[in-house]
Parts: sequence; structure tokens; C-alpha cells
Amino acid sequence: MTIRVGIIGTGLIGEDHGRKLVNVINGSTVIAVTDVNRARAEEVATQLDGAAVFDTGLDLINSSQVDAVLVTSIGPTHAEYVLACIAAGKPVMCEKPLAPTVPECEQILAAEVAYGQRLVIVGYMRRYDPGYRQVKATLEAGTIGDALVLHNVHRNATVGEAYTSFMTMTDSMIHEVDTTRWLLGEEITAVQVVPPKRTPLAFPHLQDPQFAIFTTETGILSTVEFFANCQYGYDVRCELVGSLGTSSMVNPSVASTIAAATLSEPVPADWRQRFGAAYTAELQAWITGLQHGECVGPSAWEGYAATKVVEVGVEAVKTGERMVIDYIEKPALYR
Ligand code: NAI
Ligand code: ISE
Repeated sequence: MTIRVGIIGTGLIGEDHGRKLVNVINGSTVIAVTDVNRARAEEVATQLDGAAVFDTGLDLINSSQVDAVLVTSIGPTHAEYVLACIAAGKPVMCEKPLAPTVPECEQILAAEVAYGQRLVIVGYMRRYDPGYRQVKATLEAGTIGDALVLHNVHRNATVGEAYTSFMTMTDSMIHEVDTTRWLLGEEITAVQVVPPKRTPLAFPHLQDPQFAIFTTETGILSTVEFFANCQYGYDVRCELVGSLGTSSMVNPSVASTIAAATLSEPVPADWRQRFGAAYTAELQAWITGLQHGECVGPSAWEGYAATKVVEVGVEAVKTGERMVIDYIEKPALYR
């Protein structure tokens, strides 16, 4: 059975995921797209086997031609579309964040619990990256003993003027929030943000780099150096320090070069290059799951928990204090 996907939001990642769903993923096609920028939707539709262009996201969700929905519009629009999918009983994959505010995430949890079955997954693609998976497998095999400290590095080459100091948390470090929870299998219970010396190469309104310290339930520290304008490329790494050893994840390199007495390796330009294989694996897992009547991928609970941490994280950016995080009780649907 081919899953007919409708895409809401045909910007950078909507286009990228759309191409994969048409050309790379087994068992899917893109039947419809929509975007508030209609010209953009029409342009992207031509690359996706001439998918139909719908006027609104709600029309697309309620169309009988659409089996499953991919939400790749901007964050503040996510909750409305995800809630409409649940109301229509349609499976939905929503790019991060599930929603930018905790009340919206709680509304989604309540709607899905009332529906009685999981329909929602959130695009935390790093869980599908081979490097992260190897670190998790090493921890679970007991090779490095008990997890004690996780060091994370997350660097973007540059960001635009619209990017703010709070977005270091809500747009970028939200990925480390998810990987910390997933790798360690523990909730994050506190966050502190300590601003380092600023780079002269960022807009003056942006604290860049930013440094966060997350604490988990058993006291493991997860540190994140996030640097939005590192200039040289896209660089994501982590090292998990255990009681018996360490496990490190570095940027994969397809080839290195030795010439003129110099060893060199390419650095990915952006997240599409670095995590291309992870996006493919995440989409394939979702589609294969749907073909078997299952909802495979990070749940709405994972989306809620990440938004909860970054919401408190934004307060931590403002205050510089260590802020404690409380969660609602996890509904049985997600246990
Ligand atoms: P973008 O700005 O390139 O695209 C967003 C699109 O949404 C635009 O075409 C815009 O016209 C459209 N849009 C805005 N309001 C809309 C509405 N009400 N209905 C329908 N369409 C609407 O942004 P980008 O980079 O593609 O990001 C989209 C989402 O994907 C964001 O939530 C972002 O956080 C997430 N993202 C996730 C990444 C990951 O690594 N998992 C990487 C990049 C983005
Ligand atoms: C972007 O929205 C993403 O999700 C990327 O994965 C991340 O590296 C980047 O910092 C965000 O702006």
C-alpha cells in the first residue's frame, strides 16, 4: 500500500522531506502540498510529481486523498494543524517543535489521549543518526559503565538577523534536549544557562555562543556549547563520559584527503547535509510503520517534554539561574 502524504509548509525542510518521500522512501508518494506562500507551494509541487496544491492546511488535512500529513510550516502554526489531524483521525509527522508553548503541547496530548490511539510523531531525527545510535548502544551494552556527563557541541555556520538569543534554546538546543532525554532514558529536571564571551561576528542582539547545563533525574550533567555563527560549517558532536570509559560521536566524513603534507576532511555545510541519512531513516520508519498500522517515531509526549525544557530554558537564559523543571503526569498512552 502506498501512503499518500500531504505536506503543509513547503519551505526548506518541507521541500527536502518531500523530495525524499517521492524519490527515496519506499511506500510513499506526495499527493498534495500547501503553503501560505502559494507561489512557493506551486514551485515545490512541480518537483514532487505534480502534487496538487491546496488552498489551506485544513483543506489538505480533511481531503480523502491524503492518508497522512507532514507538518513542516513554521513552529507557531504546528498546534493548529496537529490538532486538526487528530480531529480527522489522520496520522501526522510534525517537525520540531511539536508546538512552541507548553499549553499547546498539553492540548495535543489531551486530544490524542481522548482519541485513544497514537497518531502524532515529532521530527527529532537525531535519534536515527548512526553515530548517536552507536553511543546509545554502547551505553546500553554496559561497556562504559554508568553515564556521568554528556558533553554536546552544536555549531551552525551562520544564522540570519531574525534569530534571537532565546532561539538558541527553542530552535537549536531543543535537539540536545531531545538527544539527552533519549540517550540517557531520563527526564531533564533542571537547566542553567551561562553566557560565554560573545563572538564579534554575530548581530549585536544575539548572545553567541551560548552555554547550557542540563541536569537529569539521577544527576547526570549534559552540557551544550551552541554556537550559531561559527563561520566554518555545521558541526554537531557529543561525548558521553561513563564510570568505565567514554563514547564519542563525531561528524561522519565520506572521505578525507592527504596532499601537500596535509590531512583534510570536509565539514558539512548545514543540517541537510549532516543529517540527510537520519531524515531518510526517520521518514522511512514512519511510512513503514503506517503501512503496518503503527505509529513509529518520537511521540507527542517527547514533543511536550522537549518544549517544557526549552520553555524553562528561556527563563534560564533571562535569569542566569539554575531553574527546576516539573512535568505533568505521563498519560498511560505514552508509557
Ligand atoms: P522555512 O521558513 O524555510 O519554511 C516554512 C514554510 O512555512 C514557509 O514556506 C512558510 O511560507 C510556511 N508557512 C508559514 N505559515 C504557514 C501556515 N500558516 N500554513 C502553511 N504554511 C505556512 O522554515 P524551515 O527551515 O523549513 O522550518 C520549518 C519547520 O521545520 C520549523 O518548525 C523548524 O524548526 C523545523 N526544522 C527542523 C529541522 C530539523 O533538523 N529537524 C531543520 C530545519 C527546520
Ligand atoms: C534548525 O531549525 C534545525 O533544526 C537544525 O537541526 C539546527 O541545527 C539549527 O540550529 C536550527 O536552526
